[in-house]
Amino acid sequence: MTEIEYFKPERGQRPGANEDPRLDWWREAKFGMFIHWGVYSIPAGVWKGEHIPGIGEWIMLRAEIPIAEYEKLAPQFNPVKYDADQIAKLAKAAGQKYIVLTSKHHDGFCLYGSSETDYNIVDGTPFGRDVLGELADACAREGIKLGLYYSQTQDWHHPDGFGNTWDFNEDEQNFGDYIDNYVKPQVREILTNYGPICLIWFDTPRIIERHQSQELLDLVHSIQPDCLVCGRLGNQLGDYATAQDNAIPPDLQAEIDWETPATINDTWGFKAHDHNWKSTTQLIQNLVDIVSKGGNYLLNIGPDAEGAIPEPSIERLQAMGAWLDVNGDSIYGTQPGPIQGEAAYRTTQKGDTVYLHVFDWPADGRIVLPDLDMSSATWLDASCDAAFSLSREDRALVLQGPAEAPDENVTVIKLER
Ligand code: FHN
Repeated sequence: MTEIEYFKPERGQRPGANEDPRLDWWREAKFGMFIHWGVYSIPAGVWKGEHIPGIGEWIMLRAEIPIAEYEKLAPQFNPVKYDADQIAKLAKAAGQKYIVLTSKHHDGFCLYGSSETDYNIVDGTPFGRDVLGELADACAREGIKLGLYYSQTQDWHHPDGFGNTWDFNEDEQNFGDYIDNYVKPQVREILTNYGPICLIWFDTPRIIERHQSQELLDLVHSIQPDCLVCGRLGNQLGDYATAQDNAIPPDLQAEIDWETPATINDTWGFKAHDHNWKSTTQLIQNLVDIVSKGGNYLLNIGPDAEGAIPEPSIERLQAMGAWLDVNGDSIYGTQPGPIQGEAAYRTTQKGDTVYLHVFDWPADGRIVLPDLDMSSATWLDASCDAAFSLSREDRALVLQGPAEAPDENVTVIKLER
């Protein structure tokens, strides 16, 4: 089996993977919205007229922008189009059950009113509104769970944070002091001031030591015991495993709880010149593929400098939601299905029902499945009236449908005993 790399918590640290009931909602949810947003959406991938390669939120590091210069973005940040209700409603329309917002990314800028630094949206920008607070309220109104990304190791703005080698001399940095006297108080703030937080999405553990990861884990659970922690906390700690960015494992991963974070184009933070949007079909197939192998899909949006969500993201999320409105039974609350490792289709299951997701509809409309103890097959989409039959040939189950795929993205067939 080909393995992809994970940030994978050790089993047995806490109640074992697939057993901890605090993850029940997360296992049901399958699909979440990631939001990468900050002052990097102003340069949007271009610095001093030059296109800076790579992901947009890394522009400060990639262009080695001195803090004194990069800080000048904050007073320009006035995202008057930011509308937390629109975001929460979009997530709901997309069928996403949780949102994860960057409370602080590697550039150190905070999207909430922090008492630990003025380098935040409330105290450091003309906008002056608490983006996180507004999103927390909007999520509560829409019944969406809210999680927070927090960059615990990299902080290119803090003198003792990791990663900024152009402003600071690493040999003089005190990373332990940064963890104890900056990260911990900030983690306490975000878990104390914004109601229930469903998870903390730590990232890029790099140099964090085992005891520091453990202390952060304990801190999170001491404030909100039900708050999950992703595997990128580091040192094999956390409540669930995180795959590499955009990585979908080739095979079933049943023994762990895992999630794939993913971009909708090629960047997390907004980049004006990135138009490489994945197609709706690709995104739906990614969701199905991940769910059929036991994972969750955390799909990103990157609002622009005004706070507007790029239109291509909105269109794709709405189309995914339309597909889920019809086919959601085959996704939410399911387990990986009995047939794995096929190129043309995926399976999920719930109780005795198996959902067959057809990616490549055969030209003759004939689908041959290995022996399965199933006696009925129907379109999951009740409005589909294409002729369809189920028969057995030897031990194989033969489904005969139309020559054209009933659903241009993924057709779902419900198989029952
Ligand atoms: O460096 C970050 C990156 O900016 C982004 O936040 C992604 C999301 O998974 N995580 C890191 C790279 O893996």
